Amino acid sequence: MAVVAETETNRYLNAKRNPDYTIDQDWRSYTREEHDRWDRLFRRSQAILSGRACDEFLAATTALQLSEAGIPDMAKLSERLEKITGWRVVPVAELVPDDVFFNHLANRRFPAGAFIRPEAQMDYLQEPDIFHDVFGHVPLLANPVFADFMQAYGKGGQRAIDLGCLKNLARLYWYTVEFGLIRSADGLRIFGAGIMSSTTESVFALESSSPHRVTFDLERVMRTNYLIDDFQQTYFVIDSFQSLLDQCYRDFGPIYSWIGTASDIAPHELIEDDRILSRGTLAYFNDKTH
Ligand code: HBI
Ligand code: FE
Repeated sequence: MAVVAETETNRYLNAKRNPDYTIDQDWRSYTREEHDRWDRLFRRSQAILSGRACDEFLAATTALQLSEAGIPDMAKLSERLEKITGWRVVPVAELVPDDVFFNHLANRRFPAGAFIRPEAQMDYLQEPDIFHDVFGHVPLLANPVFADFMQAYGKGGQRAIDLGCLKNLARLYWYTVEFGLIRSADGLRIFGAGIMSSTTESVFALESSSPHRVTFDLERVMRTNYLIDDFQQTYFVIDSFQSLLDQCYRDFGPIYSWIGTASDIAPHELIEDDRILSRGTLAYFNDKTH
């Protein structure tokens, strides 16, 4: 059976790759089981995210007609998305090289995994599958300000590679696009796709007493390491998408040089300048290391 599970995980690894690493989604090849898995993931997340996801995300999910009607056809989804912010969603088989990824973002193309997670990994998988990418990332690309931020991030990516500071820029992406929280009139809300596409982390990030919650600061985030295989120990909170976008219009050159002289910050560490919204107990983290 293991063989079936393996091949089931990502059958797109055999797909022909274009020079820009995109592939043919071949929407007709999805099986009834795979469409049903999308529907169960979608239903489960929607139930958890009402009252937890930011309003912009919930509104965009409706506007883009994302629903429990099976796995979306990226070409049709792109027609709807392009009319709103000019972004398209392009199918890829797996993580693409950083420079290719940044070039897509700089041209308002979001590379989305075409495979859907296997039954055995419904709750968590490390590689971005179509549910993480399309359900988690795509809706906010319909928000004009966030759409501008994502393109600015892509344009900054090549420069970060040239300056040897990709690590710092990847942290900005990680603590916002993947695991960011945002202030709202009704309290903290989720906008990061890594949280959005995980029902357990959606609750943990907002309600657990374990993690720290700290006001976003660009330099601080760029110095902070992160965990790729577990919940985050610190979540950063932005005031608005506009405030995040405004940060991106600064010249990162001087920031990179200052950061080069400063020490990295561990995922669970707090520093003196932090504007702490809630200091965590780190109980989840400490229990895991016992
Ligand atoms: N490729 N398909 C895909 N999706 C990603 O999210 C992605 C990637 N390549 C590189 C990457 N992310 C990150 O390392 C960049 O933030 C640097
Ligand atoms: Fe992601």
